[in-house]
Amino acid sequence: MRATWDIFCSVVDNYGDIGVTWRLARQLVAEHGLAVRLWVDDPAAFVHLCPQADSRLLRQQQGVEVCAWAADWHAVEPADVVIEAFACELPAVYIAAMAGREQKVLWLNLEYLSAEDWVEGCHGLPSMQSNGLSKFFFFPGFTSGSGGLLRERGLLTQRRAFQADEGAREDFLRRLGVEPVAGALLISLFAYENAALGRWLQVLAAGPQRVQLLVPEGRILSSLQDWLGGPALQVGDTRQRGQLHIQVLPFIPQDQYDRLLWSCDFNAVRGEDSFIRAQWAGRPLLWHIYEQADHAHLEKLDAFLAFYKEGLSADAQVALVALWHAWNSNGPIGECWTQLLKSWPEQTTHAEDWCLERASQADLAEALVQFYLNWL
Ligand code: TRH
Repeated sequence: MRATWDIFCSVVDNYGDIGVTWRLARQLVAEHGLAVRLWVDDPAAFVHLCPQADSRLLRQQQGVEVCAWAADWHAVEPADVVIEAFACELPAVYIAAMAGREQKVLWLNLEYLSAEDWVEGCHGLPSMQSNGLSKFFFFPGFTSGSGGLLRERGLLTQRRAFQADEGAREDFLRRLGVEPVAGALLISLFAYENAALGRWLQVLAAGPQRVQLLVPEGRILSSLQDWLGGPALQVGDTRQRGQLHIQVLPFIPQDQYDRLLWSCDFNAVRGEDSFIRAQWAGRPLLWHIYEQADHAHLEKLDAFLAFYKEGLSADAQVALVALWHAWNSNGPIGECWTQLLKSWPEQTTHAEDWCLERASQADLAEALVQFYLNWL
């Protein structure tokens, strides 16, 4: 009989929690033949990511049983493997049922992504709970001693075929309502509100090269609006300032968002899931990290940079680090962008090399399944 898995997702804010768990759930079904239920406490956030879904849920979506995790929990039989994503709190009745289940249950807490050194030491460690069950901490990460990164089978092959086919890229962009601007550097922009944006756009507008900036609807629009002025931006709007052509896109389904990242020469991304997807795109990127109390996120940012910049020349490293710091700490991003352009070919080759190296690691879904098999 195939193993059953329950994944619990509590949507804190934004789309990362549901973005990661939805992607993982689909992959466990599609590539490992598992029976997966995804419990989500904010159906509206799920429907935003998966517009064909019924907001009442409790339906199969791409083989995953997506269920509303309601405040008044109705008892269900726990699965063989239970994942609480990002330390969300499971219903007490469900935990009691796990403890009482005849066949033992593997209980995992899937943690947030970090490139910090301590991750390897903590990955896979158990923690004994008061009811006698052990809960294991599962850390995604960038090294072989971590739980790996979400990456679907065949993703890079698909991505490379798409990038090698100029017609496919143009068709995709046209279907999104984007008319490619001849000779322009294509940039996608997904970020939180960011006061540095105006300084970057100023330099892009005055720069030597045409730039086409595609902005999916989201929190960064308010910063864009501040810089542009004028009437409120709507999906489909286009604006031009000097060399800079801007277009607001709708929020698109995850697989289309991948294609957008693959289509662009440079991707500004945020959070966790879009950050990883931009790495699989094999193109230079800029990360707007999710802000945490006491600037803890800046340590996380530097831990990733220390790892990512390896292999770049000294000048290219300095330019990359300066740009990412400026974006995340309201610094002089315009100057930093101009500096980065000086090492552009190197940054481009490096992005692909980085992607290939990371892809030589087991992916997160595979690592989870292996962990379960070893535990049995
Ligand atoms: O939405 P986020 O900011 O999520 C964040 C992070 O996960 C952060 O670590 C967490 O602590 C916080 O939420 C609560 O960014 P992220 O992780 O990139 O998730 C966005 C998802 O939206 C991702 O799955 C990609 C998807 N997406 C689309 O499907 N279509 C789109 O058009 C865009 C722009 C994004």
